[in-house]
Amino acid sequence: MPSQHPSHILRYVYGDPVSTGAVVCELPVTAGDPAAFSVRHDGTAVSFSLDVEPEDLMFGLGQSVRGMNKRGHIYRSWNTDDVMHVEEKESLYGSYNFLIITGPERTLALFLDDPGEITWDLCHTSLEQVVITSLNGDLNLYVMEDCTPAEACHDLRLLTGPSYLPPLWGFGYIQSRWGYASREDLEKVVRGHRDRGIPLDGVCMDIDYMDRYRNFTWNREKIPDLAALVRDMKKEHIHLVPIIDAGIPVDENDAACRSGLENDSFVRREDGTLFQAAVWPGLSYFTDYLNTRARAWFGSLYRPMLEAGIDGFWNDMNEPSLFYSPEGMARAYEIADEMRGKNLDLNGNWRLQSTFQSLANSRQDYASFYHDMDGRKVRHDKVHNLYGFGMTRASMEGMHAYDPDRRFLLFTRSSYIGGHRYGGMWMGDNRSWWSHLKLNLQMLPGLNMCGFLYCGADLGGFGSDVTGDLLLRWLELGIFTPLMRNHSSTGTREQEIYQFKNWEDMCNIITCRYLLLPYIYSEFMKAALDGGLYFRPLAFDYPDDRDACHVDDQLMLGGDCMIAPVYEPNAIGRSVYLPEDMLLVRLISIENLILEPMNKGYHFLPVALNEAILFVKRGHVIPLADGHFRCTDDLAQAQLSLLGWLGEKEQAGYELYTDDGRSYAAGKRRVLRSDRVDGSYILRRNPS
Ligand code: MIG
Repeated sequence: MPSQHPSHILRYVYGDPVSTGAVVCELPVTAGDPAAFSVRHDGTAVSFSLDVEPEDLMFGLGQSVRGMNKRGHIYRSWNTDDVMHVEEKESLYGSYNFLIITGPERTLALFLDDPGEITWDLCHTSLEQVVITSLNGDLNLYVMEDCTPAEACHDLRLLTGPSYLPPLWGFGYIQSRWGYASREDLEKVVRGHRDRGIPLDGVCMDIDYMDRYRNFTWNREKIPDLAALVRDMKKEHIHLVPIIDAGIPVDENDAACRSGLENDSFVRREDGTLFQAAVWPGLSYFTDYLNTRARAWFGSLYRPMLEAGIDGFWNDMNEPSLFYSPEGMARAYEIADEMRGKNLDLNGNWRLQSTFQSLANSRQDYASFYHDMDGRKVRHDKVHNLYGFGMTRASMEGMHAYDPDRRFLLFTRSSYIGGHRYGGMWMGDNRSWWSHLKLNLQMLPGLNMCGFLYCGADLGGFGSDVTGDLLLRWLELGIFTPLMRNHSSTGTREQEIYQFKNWEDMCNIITCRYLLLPYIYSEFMKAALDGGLYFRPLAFDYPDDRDACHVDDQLMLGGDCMIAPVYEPNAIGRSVYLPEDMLLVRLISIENLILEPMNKGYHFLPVALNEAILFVKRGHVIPLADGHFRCTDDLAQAQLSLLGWLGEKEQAGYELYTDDGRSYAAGKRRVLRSDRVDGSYILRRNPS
């Protein structure tokens, strides 16, 4: 990324903020308050309010519910493990405190480097007013003005550092399920794909691979030799991706627990005793990821698995998710004992139930332990939203301590701006609902704006039973997302594509991902290296086109394309708005691409169930890989074609980025030129 200085940003400081690690370049402090806002202090809280125009759009906030335009709801930065991603939710797993307000009159963006609770009242209470409130009032506020939305994102990247670079294989198709436990389970999944010619690059291992859900262990009966398993999988060009959770079991027979105690790496209560809460292995300690030494310790725990050949991980439960604390449980039993044998009316019954339901992720627990932020003692709830970021950082720093030159795969559930330097993220426990296919699309651009380029949702949905049509439609979006992973919960219908009658259609769509990979990878890497965006709302590219600005279910992809997936059940197609002339590409299989030039404007487009659709801007060309692929390793030998729609005597070039896909060695950029063609679209083999 060019080492320019962010030119549109002013920094303001309120209270006594901790240093979060989000920012990589220190800006001078501007005195006073930002002119655009009226600032109010109320106890410790500080609010920033702003009147907005009816036409103003609001973008950003990373992963959150509702549309791309965030206007009309209250969001709350408070990292929460919540499996119900419904439209009233204020918080999900991560906090991404970057918001862009843009309209015909002006663009303004702000980043609150504040790891405590923040509310974002985006024209919820009052239709034309935004009120952003930091509850602690300790923050660095960065305000960007006189810039376009894309420039604001670029400046944010200069301020907070470049995005994480995954390895090329991380762009392949990955199969996952909560339930794969043994060598046999994993082999069955690989065979299921390879035998049918379904491309596959990775298989995720969920908590069941562990010995009693203990991090950095594996069940020796079910996986007798991890290194041998990894080796055998690599022969098949498959990477295994184990999960690592946040909690470490309270048990001195556990090696991680012992060494964590020796290294004094766990968070403590006010009185200095160790904080405990239950997660998967039962009562657990929690690493102080906000402490440099503890982070280094945690990172070192990855070594044995790295030595066994593992080169990718996912980090879960790092909001942190807490099932209950012993104190909370004791209080709950007291209440239950009080009520035992009584004739409970509705209120009593409700109280008893909620007593146990509210044990998880309780505010009281979050306020009962402390971090040692390299010498500064801070109560957890003041910096709650940093925990997942800290874990991701510890993990990637651990992998890089093992091999600084290798690009490892890592994605996390919880994060914070700054965490985008260390890993990607997945969107947590969605469901096999059509509305969540749309939500998947709508969550993507906000995450990109916050620097999280490598992201994706559980394709097919995590909870509930998927159907063959929903999974196929979902894959038709998934082929465009950098992380392309099919994941599902234990207890739901098996979701590997070969479990479905229409698996061949699904397979064809997945092979189209590999066909598109030269383009997808190149656009991703250019966005990561140049501080750009891989996905954008149309409003970023067509600010003067009012219709384009209000499109909330299509996305610009890279510099040349637009996507508009079908996300409704039983649909025979969908409405699409084209902000300019584009070439429609119907992706049915690698042998079967149907090309149709289309004019700017509104269209109802029939889209058969087995077709993914992509639009390439007129006058642009994109590279495709020719051939059949089992995995990303096969791409190295691929011949390229160029695809596009050029006007009479028009020429076009595509700047292709390539590198080894494995290390941080600089890649190459070269321009592929189309042949001169007369009219219509082209598909040209082997461009120079
Ligand atoms: O409490 O590891 O979001 O992807 O399969 C549930 C089991 C814990 C939540 C993750 C999900 C994962 C599941 N985990």
